[in-house]
Amino acid sequence: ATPYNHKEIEKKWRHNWDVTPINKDTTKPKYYCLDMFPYPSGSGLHVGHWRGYVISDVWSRYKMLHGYHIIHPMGWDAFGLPAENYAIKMKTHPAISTAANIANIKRQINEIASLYDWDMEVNTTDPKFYKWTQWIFVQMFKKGLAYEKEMPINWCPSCKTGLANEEVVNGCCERCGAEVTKKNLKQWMLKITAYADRLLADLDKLDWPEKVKKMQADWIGKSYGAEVDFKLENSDEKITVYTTRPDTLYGATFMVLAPEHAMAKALATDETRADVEEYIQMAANKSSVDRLQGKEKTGVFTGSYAINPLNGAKVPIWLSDYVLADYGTGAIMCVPAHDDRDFAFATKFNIPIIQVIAKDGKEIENMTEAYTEAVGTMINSGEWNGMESSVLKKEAPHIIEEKGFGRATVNYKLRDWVFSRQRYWGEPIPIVHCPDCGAVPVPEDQLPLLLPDVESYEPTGTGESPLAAIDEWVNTTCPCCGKPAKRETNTMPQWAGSSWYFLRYIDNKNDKELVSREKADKYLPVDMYIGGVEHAVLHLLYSRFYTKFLHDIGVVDFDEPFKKLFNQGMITGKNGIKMSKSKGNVVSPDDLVRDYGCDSLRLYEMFVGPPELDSEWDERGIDGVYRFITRFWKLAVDSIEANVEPTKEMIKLRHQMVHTITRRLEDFSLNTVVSGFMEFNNKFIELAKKEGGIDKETIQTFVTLLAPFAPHIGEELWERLGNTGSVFENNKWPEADEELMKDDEIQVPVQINGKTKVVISVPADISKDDAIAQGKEALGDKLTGNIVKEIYVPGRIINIVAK
Ligand code: ANZ
Ligand code: ZN
Repeated sequence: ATPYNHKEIEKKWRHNWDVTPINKDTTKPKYYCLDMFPYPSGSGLHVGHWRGYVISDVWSRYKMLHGYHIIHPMGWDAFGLPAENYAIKMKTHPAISTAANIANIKRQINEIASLYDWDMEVNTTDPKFYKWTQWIFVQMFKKGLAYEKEMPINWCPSCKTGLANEEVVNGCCERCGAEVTKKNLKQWMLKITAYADRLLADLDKLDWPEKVKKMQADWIGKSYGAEVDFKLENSDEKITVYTTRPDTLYGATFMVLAPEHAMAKALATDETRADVEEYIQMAANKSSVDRLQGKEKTGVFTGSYAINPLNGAKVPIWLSDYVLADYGTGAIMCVPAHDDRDFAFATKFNIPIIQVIAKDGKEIENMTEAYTEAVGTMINSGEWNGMESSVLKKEAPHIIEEKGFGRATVNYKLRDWVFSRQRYWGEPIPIVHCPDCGAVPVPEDQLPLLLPDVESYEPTGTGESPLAAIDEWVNTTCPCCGKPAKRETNTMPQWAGSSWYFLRYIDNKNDKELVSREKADKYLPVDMYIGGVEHAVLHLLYSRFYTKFLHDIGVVDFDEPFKKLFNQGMITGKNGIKMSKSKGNVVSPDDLVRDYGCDSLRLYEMFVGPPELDSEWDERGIDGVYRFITRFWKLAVDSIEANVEPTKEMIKLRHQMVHTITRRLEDFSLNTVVSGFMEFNNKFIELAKKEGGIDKETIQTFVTLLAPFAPHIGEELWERLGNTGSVFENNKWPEADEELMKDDEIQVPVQINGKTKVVISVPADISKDDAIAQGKEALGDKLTGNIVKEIYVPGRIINIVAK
């Protein structure tokens, strides 16, 4: 038989697919399988990038075998810093380096033999694409969802640009890791908070990993509580605090304001003024890392007191940076007995601690830590004594409301999205600033507003983008009144294009609409989205927000973009180290494709480990996969030649294989699918030795199951089995018949010392251990004495020798 020759086979099928493309029948029901599109970086793809693309291609081809027309597009998320930094260094326009990178990565991606339909390609930096990114911004502006605000924003001193909250990870820039500082800037903001409730509630609709849904829910951070007004002592002014634990109001022994709180300075007395001002200054200079992670609590007493509205107690007012200015009201009532941070603060500054919840009815003598659960009986709480804390927690906001010193409130951690970047390589924000008319959007028929060429791409660091230096671009006329006006010079964040690109693929040449409603209804939304977990909050939250907005203005009729989500783990180098050029541990797929073939590399990418987990790349592992492929190939071509009749055993194994492989695929356990192929291959090879080959139908079934993983071999053997066309279009995913899967049962007598006691029914191919175990179980009490020998004559007799 012809030996396996990956070069020949792969070349042949690449050519055939070019000449007669598959997956073109748009009358079939659609299935949209989307990859998170790549940033076209200069270093190309390594085997880690392949993983996600292979997963999505296996899944697409699997769905194709179920009769779907697969929407499987690819494109480029090409605005952003790496291209811009390269431009600064090399003085090449980012568009030029980006185009070169795209060409290279596209070549590499084609090596994967994915079903990508390049007619659908999009590139976020193409004016024909970003016209619509700008158009969406204008629509948001018209609906009041894009607005300008001057405020202290997160500023990355190294990237020299403002950042959204989502881009700050533990106080550091998500991209470069530098400590983020604050800078007061006038910013464009997107009112994502208007969608907070829907973004939270609709998580229920999604077939996404629970982990990701929880991360989004936590980020949105909805909490129920109360605002409580505390009057100042000797004054009519009041300070409002936000609390999720109004049940603990009797235990509030002090109050803390964020140093940025509007009243912070005014609360100082003559004695405290110097210290208060110094503290405010110090807090302003601290980076957010220090503020968040500084273990030691710091603070200053203002000298003023507030009155607890419930019991009239006098509580000292402090300033401390553990209270955030932009959450709740920027002021809190402090209950050291039941909150960890308050406990640490009170202990440090010798403030009284009053316990108001007793876990088992008893007051603790000397508290050594806060009791933070809302479980137990209220004590030291006046008329609330004896109530259950969890019940009171829910009722207190309403009691407070009735008493007139506060109200029930809902709070969100989610903040509006800071949408301006002071960098060059991004979509210009399509706004003109007119002295008379204010901010006016660029008229829609003038979009796209092209990104002009600049001489220097260097960020200025002053809070202005390099565009501000181009006078002839900046100076324009007001679209409203025609008077001289100036263009907005900030650009959009990198997330702008990726928040909606998946809608554009299916109608990427439409210059009248972002996407036609007809195509949107036919092809959208995305059925399966595959990509890394690092986007759990940022990109996935922004895309959901954009989709809801586009739904609300009638562009699409669904309000969640991605029905199902799968996050693949990373492929790492030795010892779990991330693959990167700088670590010198990058494995390039190019050589592996040459030596082993695309099919083997695809199989190994799936075999390397559970797809949702990080897995270490082991160069030798691909040998094992290659060996499997060559052995299966030989089995298949020999069997086709031998053309034997199916035996019962072949049919049984065939159905068991279909059952096993299908179940594992549906569970997305792609690594065990590949090990399943190997196991069944071994069984069939054994059987073929006995029977002179395996019947064609069984071989064809195996070929069909294997085809999504190894499409070239799939097509080649499908053809050698005497079929025409593509296996993906002309065959169906096989179904397992439960009846035929069953092992044959045989009747075996069970003996004690050679005398038959019972007859049991066992699978024909039962192992010795299982046969003896079942035999002994059937004997039960009949078996006495010490067992000296256990005998199983396969298929004939189980004999236990006992004395
Ligand atoms: C009194 C209290 C007693 C609190 C107690 C907790 C436990 P979430 O769930 O995150 O919304 N808080 C309110 N505003 C804050 C701010 N700007 N900076 C820092 N902390 C703030 O938590 C709300 C709780 O966090 C509020 O409830 C408040 O402390 C604090 F036994 O009020 B609590
Ligand atoms: Zn004007």
